[in-house]
Parts: sequence; C-alpha cells; structure tokens
Amino acid sequence: MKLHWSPKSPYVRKVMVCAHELSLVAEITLVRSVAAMLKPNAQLMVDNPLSKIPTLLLDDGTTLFDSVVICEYLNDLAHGSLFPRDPAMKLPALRWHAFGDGLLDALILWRNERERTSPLAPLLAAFELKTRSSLAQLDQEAFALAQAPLCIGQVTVACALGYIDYRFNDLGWRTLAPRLAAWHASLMQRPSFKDTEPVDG
Ligand SMILES: N[C@@H](CCC(=O)N[C@@H](CS)C(=O)NCC(=O)O)C(=O)O
Repeated sequence: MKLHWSPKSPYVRKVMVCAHELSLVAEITLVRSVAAMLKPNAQLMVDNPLSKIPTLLLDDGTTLFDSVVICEYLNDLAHGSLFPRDPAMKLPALRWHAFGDGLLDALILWRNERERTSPLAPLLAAFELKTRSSLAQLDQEAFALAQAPLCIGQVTVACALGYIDYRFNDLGWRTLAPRLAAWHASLMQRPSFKDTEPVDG
C-alpha cells in the first residue's frame, strides 16, 4: 500500500495513528505529497482528483480517500476494534469522529483566513468562537473520552487537539479545557501518538 502523506497534516495523522494501533505501519509506503488548497497537485490528482491527503493506493490499483474511509479500511484489514460495531459504542465513536473532524475543518479554514493579506474579521471571530465552544463541550466529555475503549472518535479528537498545539499554540487551550488536557496528556503517552507528532518539513 502507498499513502500520499505529509508530516504536517492532521488528517494524515489520523491514518498513521490507526496504522500504528493496528500494527500496519510496515505495510505502508509513505509518499511525501504536498497538498495545498490554492495549488492543486497534478501528481496527487492522478490518484485523487480532489488533490487531498491522505490518499491510499492499494496494490490492486484501488485508491481510497478520505481519512475516515482509509482508517476503516485499515481497521477491517487488521480485524481491529477502532470502529465499534455494538450500537452503544458505535454512535459515540462516530459522533466524536464527526466532532473532531468538524473542529479540524474549522481550524484549517481559520488558518487559511488568518494567513490572507486582509482577513475578514467576522470570519476569524466565528472560527475562534466555534473552536472555544468545541473545547468547552469536549472538556465536559473528557471523562467519557477516557472511559471508552480507544476508537476512531478519540483518535480524531486527539489529532484535532494536536493540530491546535501545532498551529494555534497561542490559544492556550489547556487552560480553557483542563480535564480534556489531562485526558490528552495520557493519550499522548501511546507510541502511536508520540511517533506521529506534526513536524515541519
Ligand atoms: N476530509 C478530508 C480532509 C483532507 C484534507 O483537507 N487534507 C488537507 C491537508 S491537511 C488537504 O489535502 N488540503 C488540500 C486541499 O484542500 O486542496 C479527510 O478527512 O481526509
């Protein structure tokens, strides 16, 4: 399998955390691919017309995207438990996944806007408000996040928090969400998260 990959992308990180947790890292060849909203990547678009990473190429030529599809594929391949089947576990897992991905989507748009020459102030304010509200809500869910077996939900929420550390360090999110910060700190002890911390390059 080949993965269009970057060490900076939080969506790629989701896939790599799952690959570590499922002992599949050795099966994946990483292809460093640059994906930027304003610069469609012709080589990447051969495999994914949306020019987004992560994109996974299987040995039979099949291509898979986006991140959650790849994560579920890897989970099935390894007969893992990152996508619970029991409805009592499945719905919270999918909700946390949607929450984490939605937060990531807002953070990426916030960063794009912030980097424009003349950013729209109301848009910046809206993204900040959504981020702060999400952190407050997730802080209330920290105990549940800690109690539930590790699944795609916690992986995604943790990757969103890692992206805040990487790109929005000045937000001081740990002060806003101390219980969430404690849960995050204990999760970061896992090799799957330690080995996938975002880095420039
Ligand atoms: N929903 C997608 C989001 C992937 C995504 O937006 N990745 C960014 C990199 S962090 C990207 O490829 N951006 C390029 C673009 O939007 O053109 C997923 O979960 O895989």
